[in-house]
Amino acid sequence: VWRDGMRTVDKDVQAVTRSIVGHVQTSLARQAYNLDNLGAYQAAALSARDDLLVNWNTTQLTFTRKQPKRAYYLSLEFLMGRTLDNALLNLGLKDKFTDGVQKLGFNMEDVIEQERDAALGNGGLGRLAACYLDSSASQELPVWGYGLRYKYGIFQQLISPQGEQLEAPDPWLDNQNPWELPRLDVTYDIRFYGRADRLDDGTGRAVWHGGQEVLAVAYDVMIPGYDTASTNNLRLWESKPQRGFDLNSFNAGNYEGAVEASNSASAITSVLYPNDHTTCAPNRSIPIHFGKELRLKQQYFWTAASLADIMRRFKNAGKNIREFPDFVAIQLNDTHPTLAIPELMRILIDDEDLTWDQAWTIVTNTFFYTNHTVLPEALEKWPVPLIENVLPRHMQIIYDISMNGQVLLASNHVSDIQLTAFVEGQPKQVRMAHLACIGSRKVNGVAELHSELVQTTILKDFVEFEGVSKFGNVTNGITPRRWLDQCNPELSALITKTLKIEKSVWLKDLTKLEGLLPFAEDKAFRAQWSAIKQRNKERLAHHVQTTLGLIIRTDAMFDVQIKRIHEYKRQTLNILGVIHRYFALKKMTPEEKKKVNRRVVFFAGKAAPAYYIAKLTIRLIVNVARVINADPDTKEYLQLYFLPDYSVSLAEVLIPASDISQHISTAGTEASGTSNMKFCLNGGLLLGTVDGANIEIAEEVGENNVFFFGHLTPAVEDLRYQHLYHPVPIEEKCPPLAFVLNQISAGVFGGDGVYEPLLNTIRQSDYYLITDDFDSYIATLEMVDEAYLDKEEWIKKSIRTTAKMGKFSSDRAINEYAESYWNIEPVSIPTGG
Ligand code: 26M
Repeated sequence: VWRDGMRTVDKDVQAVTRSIVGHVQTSLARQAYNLDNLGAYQAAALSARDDLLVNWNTTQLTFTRKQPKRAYYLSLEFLMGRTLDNALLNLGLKDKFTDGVQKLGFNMEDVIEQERDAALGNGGLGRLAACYLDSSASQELPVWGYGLRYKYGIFQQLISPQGEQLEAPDPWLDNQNPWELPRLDVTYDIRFYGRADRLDDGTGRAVWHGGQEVLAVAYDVMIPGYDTASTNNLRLWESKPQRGFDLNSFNAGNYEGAVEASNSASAITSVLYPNDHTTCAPNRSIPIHFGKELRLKQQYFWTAASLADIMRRFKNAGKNIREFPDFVAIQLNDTHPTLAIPELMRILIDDEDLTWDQAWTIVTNTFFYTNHTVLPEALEKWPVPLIENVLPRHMQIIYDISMNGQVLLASNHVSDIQLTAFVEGQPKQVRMAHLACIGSRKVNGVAELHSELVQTTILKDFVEFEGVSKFGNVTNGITPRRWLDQCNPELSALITKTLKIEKSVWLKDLTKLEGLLPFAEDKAFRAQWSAIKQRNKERLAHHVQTTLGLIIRTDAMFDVQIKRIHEYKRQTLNILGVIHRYFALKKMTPEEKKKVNRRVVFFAGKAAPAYYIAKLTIRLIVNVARVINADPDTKEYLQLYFLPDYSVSLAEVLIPASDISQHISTAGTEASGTSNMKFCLNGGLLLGTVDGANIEIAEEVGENNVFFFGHLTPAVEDLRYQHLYHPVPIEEKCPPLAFVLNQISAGVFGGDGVYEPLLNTIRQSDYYLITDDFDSYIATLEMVDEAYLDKEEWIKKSIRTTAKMGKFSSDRAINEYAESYWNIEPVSIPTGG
């Protein structure tokens, strides 16, 4: 019998049931005998929370006593998913709680499913932040997260009968949230608008006054480490009016005005922006400035509250302000928190009386900036007039930073100083990546190729100016607790049994998975391995049947592409490939069909609500599914599903069931990708382009265990140039693709011409190179079929893939940040409260 990890809280099953029943009666004011699953979940969660609190208190007390250097992870998104299962696993109490709820007449899986996802993020960037929090606590590193407590997370996706995406709000707090602790006493006043008057005392200081003041209130979320008492904090800010409503307007009889001011304060943290990789509608069908001011206010509200909080904690420790970077490291998750740079300058100059140079030294030793994309339309730019209005003092400081940079540049004989100016264009805009870069100690990308591209494209001139040593790479990682142990318990158990080491050992040192390699040659082991994959497929099929009422066959290859819908990710390439396969099947004789590899293709993902082409892609997938799944000629060999409302929880069911997953972005566009790592860790093989972290996965597992296709990054620019200046009609360039496009246009999948704008993106500029990669994509899909037919060989590949995924643990990634960037060390936390 293997222990379920060191128990950081000592409790027996009886104590667990007692605590749960206690919460049923006192916290929920209900009776244990007529409780439903939701009540059982709430009581179990409150009970687990009691245990977390003990460790959380000890951890924070230890930090206060020891005063280690701390790191703060500033992210507008934390895509946490569900908490109960993760909390119990990390506490080592899963078995006890499973028994405990069973004694009360409940099934643990059903109880766990009652929890709503905390979906405070769009995709990769937000989920990465969540994985990093798990790893920080597990590595006993003193790291806090700072974010916003959105009332509404990412929208819920519905699919209309026509196959259109519809968006509904995500009122995730409606059932109240047992995982947060309101800190109504931790508040800050945050100013907007008003005026900034420079003092004429030659110091460059200014006074910012007037405008609107909004209250930031802290909510703390406990982040338990795995197999340790170390429990970190995620602090989320809620915006509130300073007083219930504006008294001046109220007394003047202007009741509407009084309430309006209070509404505008609450509005700041009311909803997560559902864009990713785009700051406005890419087809410009909505005004560019639509909703921009609120987003800027979110960014400032959050960075100002977080910095004030960090500063207060630093000062309470009684240190000299010059020591700030010795005790504080701040990681900027993309450019969203870049206003922290001018904000810290403001605090140091206007409030702390430091000179510009003293302040700049502190700032540039405190911040670290991670870039998550090189797509031009995703690079944040803020119009100068907007910043001037909302944050007048910050605009002054940004101009000063820019000017100082220019002076430095000139003295460094940099060839073209215009390039590094970050206030540019007409109308003038601030390029936030440039500001983040110049204000940070280090800048990194999220996979080797991407970090290279950051240095050779968007920040090229800064490499020349500041030297290459400012730039680095930290390849992303994923937490193996959630993305193997929790989502694939059977595989986890088999691994533990096979490696003959405790689960807590390999889950904390994922390179131990290499011990599985010899077992790829063991036929009995392979049988167990593939039986687990089969049961995971059945679990997925069961989930789809209960949630959508669809019957899915499980005697087929499961082929999965799940991620935000975007042209650069090329879901279109995948669906065109499916259509191509469909017509190939229709042409086959019954004899030929017998040799065919059965496939079930899954898509899931949300489109930004204003991203017209992405929404058309969803519509096409849904309508192709309708035709294919109903066609008696083909439905036995090819099924297609678009699963609505993709989420962390849905990913946890889909990923363990996949035989092959697709990561097929145009080379050079996907910064890293992290779901690629999740699939491979669960023994799914990878079909992908030579892009992002795919490359490093192939390096680890061996090129013979992945399926690569498509043009490479250096060719992309040339090909785009060819499209523009030497276009070749698709009929000539790629006849099979032309056939597929024509079938769609002809209405085989309905739509009455609605797909034309989508098809035209391919027929016209084809910016993402569908026409260039289609042939090699189809050829590679055929290689996948062939490989799958050799079952034993396929399972060997699957085992070898899992075995070589150690590098992609977020523990490795977070340790790289801690050692090479933040210069922080683990703090061990005494067990037992
Ligand atoms: C911008 C403006 C307004 C509202 C939202 C945004 C915005 C939100 C999220 C822009 C970008 C956002 O995320 C980008 C992102 O998720 N990038 C992904 O980061 C992952 C983690 O590093 C990588 O694995 C992915 O390759 C990368 O696409």
